[in-house]
Amino acid sequence: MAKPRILLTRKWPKQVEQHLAKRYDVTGNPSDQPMDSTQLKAALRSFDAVLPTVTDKLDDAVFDQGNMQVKILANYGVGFAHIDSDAAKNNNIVVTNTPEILSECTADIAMTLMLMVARRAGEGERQLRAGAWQGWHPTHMIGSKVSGKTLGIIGFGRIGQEMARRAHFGFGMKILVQNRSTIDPEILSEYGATQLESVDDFLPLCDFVSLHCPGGSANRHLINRQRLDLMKPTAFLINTARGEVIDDSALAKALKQKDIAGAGLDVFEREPDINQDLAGIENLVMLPHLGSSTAETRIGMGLRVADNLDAFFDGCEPKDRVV
Ligand code: 8YV
Repeated sequence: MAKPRILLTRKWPKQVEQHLAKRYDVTGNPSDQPMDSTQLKAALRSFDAVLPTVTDKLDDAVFDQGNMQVKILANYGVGFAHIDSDAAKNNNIVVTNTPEILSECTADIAMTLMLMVARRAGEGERQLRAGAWQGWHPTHMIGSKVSGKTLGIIGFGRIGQEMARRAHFGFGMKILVQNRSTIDPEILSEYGATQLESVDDFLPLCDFVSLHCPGGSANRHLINRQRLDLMKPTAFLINTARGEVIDDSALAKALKQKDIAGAGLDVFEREPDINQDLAGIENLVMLPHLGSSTAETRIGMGLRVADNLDAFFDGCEPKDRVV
């Protein structure tokens, strides 16, 4: 029987591409440029499986065509808000993602941002590299203590829980949780965490707020001007979830006016384009979407996609089916 034809929309770790080639007729993307909607439409017409990433905007218009060959979109990543789930479902296309495997590394990046912004590590490094450091003195670049403070986590899924584990056991932080559904009290007690009903009641209590909820229209601008106003002026906002969860123009204003103390961002609404309102703000640390970017995790994510594909083409239910 002919091997199923699969398309990798970006370059993947070599080991994973080799692993996939054993069972599939693999087409890669050696240029590694993001695909536009014309290329994505053509891909849905000609491949049995398409393996997209966050840079592929699979919206309704891309699915709006006849003669689709594709049967599964095996996403490389846990977040899949870039895929129109209703359109996939209406076209009988299965969608899978890669949960669990990237939770630890994404939480590590959220911790990195939290520590960097609170301890002014970005500012300090810029000062030193610019040759502007004038030596130690008692009032030099004073930051905020992290240990023992209150961390509010919005979205208490696997990544949110890994963040809680690090913050609570590593830094003695008190954990508050905001989540759409009720979290099992046994899970909360594992991290000494307390769940609060509304975001508006929760924000004024936090010294740090870390976002771990899904992106997409449901959570677009969840953190807006009004919600930034509810945060303490000494508090910090961390985002490793999706850019659209924050209104970044409102955030830029809040940072400039010192309505909050600082922010750490790994994700952006129109990445890789950055809202120019954010440029030059000192109490802001920005990373280029590095959450899952370790060798172990990126290989693990690829092998997880392979497992999902194997199950699908064996006629079984893929473990990580989301649509
Ligand atoms: C991925 C992520 O690298 O998995 C996710 O949802 O945000 C990233 O860590 C990216 O989405 C790849 O598609």
